[in-house]
Amino acid sequence: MAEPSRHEPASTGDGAGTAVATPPRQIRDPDDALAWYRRMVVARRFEEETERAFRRGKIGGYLHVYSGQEAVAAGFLAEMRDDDIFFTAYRDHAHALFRGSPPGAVMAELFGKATGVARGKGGSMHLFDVPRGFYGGYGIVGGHIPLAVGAAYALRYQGGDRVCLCFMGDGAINSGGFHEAMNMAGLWGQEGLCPLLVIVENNQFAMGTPVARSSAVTDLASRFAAYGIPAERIDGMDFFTVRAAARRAIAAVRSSGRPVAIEALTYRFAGHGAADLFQPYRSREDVERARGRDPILILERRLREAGLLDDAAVAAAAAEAEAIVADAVRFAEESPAPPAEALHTDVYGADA
Ligand SMILES: Cc1ncc(C[n+]2csc(CCOP(=O)(O)OP(=O)(O)O)c2C)c(N)n1
Repeated sequence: MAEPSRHEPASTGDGAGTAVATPPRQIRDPDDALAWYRRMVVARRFEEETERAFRRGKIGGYLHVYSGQEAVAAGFLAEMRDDDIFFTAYRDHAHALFRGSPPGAVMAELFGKATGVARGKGGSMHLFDVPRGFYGGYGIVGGHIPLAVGAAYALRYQGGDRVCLCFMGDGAINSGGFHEAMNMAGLWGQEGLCPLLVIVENNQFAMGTPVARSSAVTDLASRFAAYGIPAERIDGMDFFTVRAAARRAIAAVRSSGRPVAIEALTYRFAGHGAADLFQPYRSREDVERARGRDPILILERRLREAGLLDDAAVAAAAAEAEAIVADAVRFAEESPAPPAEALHTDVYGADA
């Protein structure tokens, strides 16, 4: 298993070498950095609450939480333009929150309520917020990757310089759709017609299978070379590192219309999903070690060092998160279930 703190060189599609960014010493925009810290604290608190709500029987279907990976989605979404779009898999709550979906509407979706971001029909794995450029939330591993490539092509076909981001897990990289889609992306990119940024969130596991047991080549960034897509591997636990890589990559994709990939090394602190109680595939010590590089604590330390955060501000952020999540739960609890007639809307073949 790759240690999140160890960054071996990753080859790039064009053989141009590796970039493991070091965090900038100066914090360019203190207010913005603080806002992202608070958002990450909200996302962590939100996930803790969803686990509790699942055990209380409030959330049907299944539940996968994002705790430990916050710096990845935060860093990339921070650099997206409002008119850009993105796709991700089923571990999607934080992505929605970071993109600005109201926490109440996200929680209501998990609770299966009509006020949810997908009107209560998607649940935890299928969050959507198209007006905000969030094109889902997919439960089929790798299923969204071809869709994201097609969407990127459509953006350029329609004109303009919008880009599409596609988040995916380390497990998804072994799905057939990944390889077919990356080949198309590489080809369309040669004509400047595929403004796609692929983000592999390498949290070390696909359910209970570590990367080394599912991928013959564990340097996942290197696998994009087969499709002529430049790629790099970064530390996904450091918000500033992620953000700097995101800025560079999004600018390159936007100006060239060619795909770029980034493998962000991260770690999932919780079980794979709500039923993964015993986690026999890893030890408590492994998890504790990884928690030593908690992305929220890393960012907190950086902000403290820069004199932007103190104990009182940390406590205030925690209290604010507590209140936001409590409001979200209340909103979800009090919202109505979808009406019975809604069974026949938003579906194919309703008249059949
Ligand atoms: C096509 C398909 N095969 C199998 C599954 C069962 N499954 C659900 S999650 C998962 C692991 C995916 O791992 P990864 O892509 O690394 O994402 P992570 O859970 O680590 O975020 C699998 C195999 C599925 N949902 N879809």
